[in-house]
Amino acid sequence: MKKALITGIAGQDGSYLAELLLSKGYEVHGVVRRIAIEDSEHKLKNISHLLDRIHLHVASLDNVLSLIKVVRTIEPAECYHLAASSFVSYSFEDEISILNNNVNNTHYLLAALREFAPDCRIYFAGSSELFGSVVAAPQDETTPFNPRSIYGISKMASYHLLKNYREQYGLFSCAGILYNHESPRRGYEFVTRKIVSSAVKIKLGLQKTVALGNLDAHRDWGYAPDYVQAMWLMLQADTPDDYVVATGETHSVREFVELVFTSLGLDYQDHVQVDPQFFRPTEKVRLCGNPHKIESVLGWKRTACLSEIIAEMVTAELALHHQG
Ligand code: GDR
Repeated sequence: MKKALITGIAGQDGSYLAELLLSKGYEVHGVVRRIAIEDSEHKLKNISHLLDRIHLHVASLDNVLSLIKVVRTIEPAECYHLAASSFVSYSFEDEISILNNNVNNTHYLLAALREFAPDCRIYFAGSSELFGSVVAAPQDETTPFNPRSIYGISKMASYHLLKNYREQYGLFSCAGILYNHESPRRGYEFVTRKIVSSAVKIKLGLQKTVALGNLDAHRDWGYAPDYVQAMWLMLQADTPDDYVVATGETHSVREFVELVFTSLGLDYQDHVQVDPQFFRPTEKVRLCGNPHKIESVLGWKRTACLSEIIAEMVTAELALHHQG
């Protein structure tokens, strides 16, 4: 039985990835913080249905000794490094901890794997934020990195650490340059979940308005379960490489809002307010990725389009309210 280690297993992607790997017969291990065990109702809610089938290890990614212990105990064949402070907006407010955590955690994990599980294949969650203020769209693997947020800078430094470990030490390590990917398990701070949860509350008469930032920002939104499939495919390839994972389509936040509100029989213009506090500095780019390489080399294919993702998110949000 192949063993896989997932950091960030309780997040949106970690939970879908754990499901995928279990369905393929893997022994699945995850690293979580002590606080997640203590507050499991909230912090482990995405994986509550998997708890009797996965192995959780309490460790802190900023403590290299605790990471070494986990790596030596498991000796994973594959490691998916998804854990990171991932909300881009916070990175404008909390530069030092986001930069330190994201870069150091990646470094410690790579160092532990190199020393104690050198044959382990490693996936690293890169991001379209690596591209930052590019002018051309769509972006692909040849587009130069030019991050415009501390989060993006932390991902770029981590990416170069990964590449360095691949080139210097021969580790089988891959980076997925993932564009936004959504699902009913998306955190409430991200714009898609914020829009869906607010629109549902408005529909149910629980609130009247929602305040958003830049409605003209463009994103390439995909379906999270498709993106974890891409992660797995990267580690099954003959050689390690980096891949853009995206849909090739871009939509504005306004279009997303309109689709959600219309699906609930509402007119968004009656309910959406624009609040400058949610605007971000330097956001002029149309983020749109070209998935040609992963489609042609690894045979990856997305299964859901934006309207299907929205329909699933809205249905799940309504169900949460009906459950109580
Ligand atoms: P993003 O996701 O920063 O692209 O990063 P987010 O959903 O936060 O923002 C998407 C776009 O919506 C605009 N926006 C708002 N965003 C939020 N959160 N709240 C608002 O009220 C609002 N109004 C408008 C934003 O300006 C932005 O343009 C996500 C994360 O998952 C990263 O970790 C990941 O690396 C990238 O996607 C790919």
